[in-house]
Amino acid sequence: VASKLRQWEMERGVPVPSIGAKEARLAYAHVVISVLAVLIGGLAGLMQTLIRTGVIPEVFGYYQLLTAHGIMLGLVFTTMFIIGLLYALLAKSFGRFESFPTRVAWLGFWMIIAGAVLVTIMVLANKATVLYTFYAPLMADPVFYIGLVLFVVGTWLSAFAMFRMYADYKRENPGVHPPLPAYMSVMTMLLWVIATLGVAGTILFQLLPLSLGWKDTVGIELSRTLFWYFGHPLVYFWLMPAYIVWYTVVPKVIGGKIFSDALARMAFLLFLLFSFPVGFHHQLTEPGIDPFWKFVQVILTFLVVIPSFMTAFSLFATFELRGRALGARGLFGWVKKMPYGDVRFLAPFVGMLFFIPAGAGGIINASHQLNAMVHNTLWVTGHFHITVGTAVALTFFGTAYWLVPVLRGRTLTKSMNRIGLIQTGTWAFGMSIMSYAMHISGLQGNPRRTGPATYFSDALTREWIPYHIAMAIGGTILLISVLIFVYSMFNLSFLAPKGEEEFPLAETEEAAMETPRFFENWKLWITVTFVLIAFAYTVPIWHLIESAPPGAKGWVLW
Ligand code: HAS
Ligand code: CU
Repeated sequence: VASKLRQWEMERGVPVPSIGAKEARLAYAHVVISVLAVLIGGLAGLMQTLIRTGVIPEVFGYYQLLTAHGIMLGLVFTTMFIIGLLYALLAKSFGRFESFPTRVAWLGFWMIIAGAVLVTIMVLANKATVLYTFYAPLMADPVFYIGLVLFVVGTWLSAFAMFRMYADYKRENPGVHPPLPAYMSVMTMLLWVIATLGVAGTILFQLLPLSLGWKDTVGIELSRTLFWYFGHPLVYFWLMPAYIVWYTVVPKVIGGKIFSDALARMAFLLFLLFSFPVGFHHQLTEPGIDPFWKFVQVILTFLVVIPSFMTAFSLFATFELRGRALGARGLFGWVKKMPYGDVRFLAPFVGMLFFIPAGAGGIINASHQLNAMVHNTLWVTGHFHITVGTAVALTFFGTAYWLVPVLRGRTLTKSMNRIGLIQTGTWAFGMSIMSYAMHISGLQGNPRRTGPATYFSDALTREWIPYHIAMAIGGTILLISVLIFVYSMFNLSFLAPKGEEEFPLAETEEAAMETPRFFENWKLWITVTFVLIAFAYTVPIWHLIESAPPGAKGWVLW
């Protein structure tokens, strides 16, 4: 079908993408789904804020919308955009291949779609109002879990297709380092595959059997632990593609170079090693886990911060070198020399700015004593709206403004660039208001995951009301930004002038050292990763099974 379609397009002079047509079509299909997910997820997000604030009546349940919002943005938008971007990066890095694993890749795509459709139907039908974390003992319809399984297995096929592209390249170019963006892409998918083993475990062995009625009870603490074994690396699965853009695309856009190839590879390797043995920092307030193991995982959490500091260092170096080349002086002279009028730069750059307080907030969350203060409050909601919701999302938006034209054989015009700048501004503005209100009222004890709160009238909680109004205003501005984004993507897909848009990938500075070969020793690093996982999880999971209280029956609370 794809080749017929291509022929039909060629006869009609449809523009040609600047990477291989097969690869471009595949990447584009993923990006389209991600844009749709932003639209639906954004709408659900706004409605839920308005309901919580009491501005509109409860047309959909608050928790139902919250589930839809989380799944559309945290699962479908992110995963689809990431897979699309990584396919494009791999195709660009490796050039066109006869052996491009088209079939597996498309099979993966359709399985993801099938899974996402089943999940969405169940959520809309109010049969799976279990929130994004689908925590036990909440129990959704079996079809919801089957949808999740299909989704995950589909992504495994995508990962497999990418690993094969990588292996083919290595075979054809022995002794050559695979290009940096390709190395980073493979690392990202490897992290995803290892992470999803945890969520596959709890779905297949606990939640699905429970909801099918094959089992009467579920071990709550074990299932949460398996979820967070997945849930933490998940946040790096979102972050790493943004970092790929920061490391390899942004330097090109500003006319500079990548500061260090070896440093970038090492940062990604450290993410693989340290992302897994840290899930307990989401369960610090839960009984049933020995404090010693919480302590161990908190220490490891502080290790996983290091690759982010390396990234910040590397970006400052890139900016400063470029600034100096343009005549800037001093430590921050570069600030005046950056191309703020280019959405390909501005959006990821604003994302970086947000990531400074976001990362600091993460370190606060991870500190055991401070976690007791912020856990289950809107502070945490504020935290993830500026990490994944801004640092990552804005980077993806800024990327889409050049990626979509590249994939469609069109160009990013001046006027679309300007609209992109406006969209970036509205997003940053809306998110500043919303996340500030979330952080502050969270510190005042305002709980997260809590529906329309009639207790707002109590004297104690009345002071939260202004913050809720601020959140509703911020959320409204964010939805406007979403609508601008969706329009932009439509324009760049179908209306923008034909031509060859640049695929911006930077070269590396003259290296002080050669990139070591051992970064590509996958057997070694996968082994070390599993050793670390075994170290951090074997004993506490044994405790959770050995001395578990009687399991809970499944609950349907909606
Ligand atoms: Fe987090 C909860 C700890 C990073 C996402 N996190 C969440 C949840 C989500 C999430 C979704 O320890 C909620 C889950 C739920 O539903 O319950 N997080 C951390 C730590 C980090 C961190 C230590 N989180 C992220 C990222 C996310 C994300 C990234 C998504 C993409 N998080 C936690 C903890 C919890 C948590 C606890 C549980 C809370 C609870 O109680 O429930 C670190 O990785 C952060 C390191 C980052 C930095 C910043 C480096 C700065 C850079 C920018 C450089 C800027 C430049 C521009 C160059 C140290 C790289 C400069 C320009 C100028 C002009 C100055
Ligand atoms: Cu985490």
